[in-house]
Amino acid sequence: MYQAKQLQETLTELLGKEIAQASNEEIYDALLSMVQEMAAQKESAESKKKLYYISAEFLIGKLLSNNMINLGIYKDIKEILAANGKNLTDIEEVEPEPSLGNGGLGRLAACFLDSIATLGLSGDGIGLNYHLGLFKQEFENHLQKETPNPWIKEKSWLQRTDVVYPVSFNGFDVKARMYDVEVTGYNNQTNKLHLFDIDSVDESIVEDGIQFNKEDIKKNLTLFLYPDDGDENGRLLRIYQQYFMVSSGAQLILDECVAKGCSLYDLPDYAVIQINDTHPTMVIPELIRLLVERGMDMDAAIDVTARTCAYTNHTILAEALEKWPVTYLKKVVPQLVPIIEVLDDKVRRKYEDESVAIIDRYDTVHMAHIDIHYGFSVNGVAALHTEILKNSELNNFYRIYPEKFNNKTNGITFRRWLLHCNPMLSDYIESLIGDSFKKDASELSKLLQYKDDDAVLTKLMEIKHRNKENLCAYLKETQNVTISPDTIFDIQVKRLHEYKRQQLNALYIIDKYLEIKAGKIPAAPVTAIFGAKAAPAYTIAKDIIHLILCLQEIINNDPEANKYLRVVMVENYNVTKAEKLIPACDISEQISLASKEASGTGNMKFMLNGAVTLGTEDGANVEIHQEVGDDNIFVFGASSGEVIEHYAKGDYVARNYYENNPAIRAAIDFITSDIMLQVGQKEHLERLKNELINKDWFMTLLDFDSYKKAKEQALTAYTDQKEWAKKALVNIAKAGFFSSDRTIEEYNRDIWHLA
Ligand code: 26V
Repeated sequence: MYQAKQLQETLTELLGKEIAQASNEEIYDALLSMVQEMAAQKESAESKKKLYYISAEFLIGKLLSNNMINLGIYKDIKEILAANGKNLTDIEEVEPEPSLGNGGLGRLAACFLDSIATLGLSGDGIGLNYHLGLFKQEFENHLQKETPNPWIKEKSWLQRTDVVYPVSFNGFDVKARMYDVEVTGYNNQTNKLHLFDIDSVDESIVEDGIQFNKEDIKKNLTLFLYPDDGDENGRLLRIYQQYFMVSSGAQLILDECVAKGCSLYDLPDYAVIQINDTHPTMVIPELIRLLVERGMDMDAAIDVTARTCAYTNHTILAEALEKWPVTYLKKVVPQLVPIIEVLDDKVRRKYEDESVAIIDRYDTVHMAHIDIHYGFSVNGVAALHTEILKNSELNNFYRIYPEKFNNKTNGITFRRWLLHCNPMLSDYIESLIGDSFKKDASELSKLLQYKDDDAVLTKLMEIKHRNKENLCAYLKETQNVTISPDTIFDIQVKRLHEYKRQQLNALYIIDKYLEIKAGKIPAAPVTAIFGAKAAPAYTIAKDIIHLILCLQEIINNDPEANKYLRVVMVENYNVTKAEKLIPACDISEQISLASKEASGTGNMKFMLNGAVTLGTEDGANVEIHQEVGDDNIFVFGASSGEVIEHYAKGDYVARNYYENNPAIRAAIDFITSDIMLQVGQKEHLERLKNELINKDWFMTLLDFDSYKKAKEQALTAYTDQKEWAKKALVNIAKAGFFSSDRTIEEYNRDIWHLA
């Protein structure tokens, strides 16, 4: 353990002046160097076999405090700073958040790296170093505007290495340089996140907003995560990015294995590659290509690769399952096309079923099909999701390879999502049950003994209130919105997508507003909080943001209503904001259309911080329900079975609900009412209204009545504070299962088999 005195000396030495005299920026830089040095001194776990987690996204969040917690120096540093008149929270503000992910998939990858290091497993991440990340969201005229999100400063967590690999595209070569970020485990060893980049990338080519020349690959390759794929050049750029990532990754993996004395035929004994969704799928043909280049024959190379790679599916949404035209692959990576053709040919010779082919009759390559045929494991990310994969979405594959399919219910790291983001709660839990829950999350169940302890329940509510006050102050400062901690905080934060149904929440808010205007006062005052980015080309998602921002303006400025109801849309929702929102939440909105949310992980973070879920039986909500029981969750809506049947029969007609349900009709008509049109833009609001009445692909209206009923029950339940506190306590106590340490232990036990 490090001594506080020693830490103070090191910090002062790095600063070259007294702490009290230094600026927050200087202190941040000094702490960064100090933590980097300490992390570098920690060993990496060594075992014969190593895991490589390849992912297009790693949504790692700010690293300073998290690393200090994991290195065991957080409290000492906080005290040293305080003694010198400095506040660690202010210093955290200096750190830019790396914007290397979009949503749950990327955050999951980051939680997994934390758990892999914490459990002492040998495993690194492989991804890309996007300079401008995912776009930054700003609100202008109640609309989302996208701007670049630069996060790399002169001093950052990235460490430039001398490792460079050649990557060949059609007609030109580039060099991939590796940058490393240390991944500190909690009281354990340190692993690495390897991020590849090219030296020639040029941020100055970005023009208006996030526009840039999509054809200038040497300059644009690692600028943005998910560049707009609305045109062919955008789609080609995504293929350039994906191949760049997997080719450098595969070369690194082979180098490391060879250095350990591996004969390439024994690769599966030395490496396992976890393919995070289909973005890294080209690692399969690329590895085959590299093995053949090093002298292996094709069949052996295919066999070795198939025993090394495992695939995780994160969505059943058809539009998110990647398919690339062969013509695109020929344009970017012609060297892979003959290999993919061989893979397809082998499948076609074995199975007549056209639906399992790799290249379909339109000459389109189905990336997931490569993973399933030429990987040894296929896993879903929550029990329900895996069942849907097996029984419907991927049933044709399940019948061929039942042994490959397995479930790994997602998890979250409790270091970031409890210890770091909610120190008051974490300290209080420790005072009740000791600190063993930090390494063994199942220990949280010991809290159940306090279920009827009034003093404990009161204290839990006090902590929640303090966190709500902190959030109020933060939102006042950052967005100049005024909300009261004495209202119920009802929060929905996640990517904006129709299947997640932010529009259902918005329709409820309109309904409530109309009720208040008609003199019906709600059971308790509510603040509805949203946070979400919409993909730049996703028109309806942007219209939904417009709707919410207009509602915010109208309702918050209406003195008749704002005593009972307020709306806040948090700008540029990201990990940092999540860390402030989640500890302050009373009701966790998890209202996706059943069958569509593969797992969700926000639901787990809210539960762990003592929020009660209002949700459908979807994704991991199902398992949360099982853990906490009927009394500690509010469940509503059609079941996944019913939803799947509606799709099969094509018998859901939104217009029937609009015409026959007066509350639904009034709420939808309100979208284009005069008061809305005074604030918002007709084009957006009318389009959204039409979509809801005439299409509503994700069946918003189907669940409106049951959502309203469940929400009213939750709001009424909240008025009995003691009973509510009990629900909160049970949620915290039962969250242990959702630790990513548990998830990673299962991956290792069933898939990776690291020593
Ligand atoms: C990604 C994108 C990115 C660009 C814009 C359009 C678009 C549409 C869909 C997707 C989904 C990619 C897969 C994904 O992020 N899945 C999420 O994975 C989480 C971790 O397993 C899981 O908790 C979420 O339920 C699932 O949606």
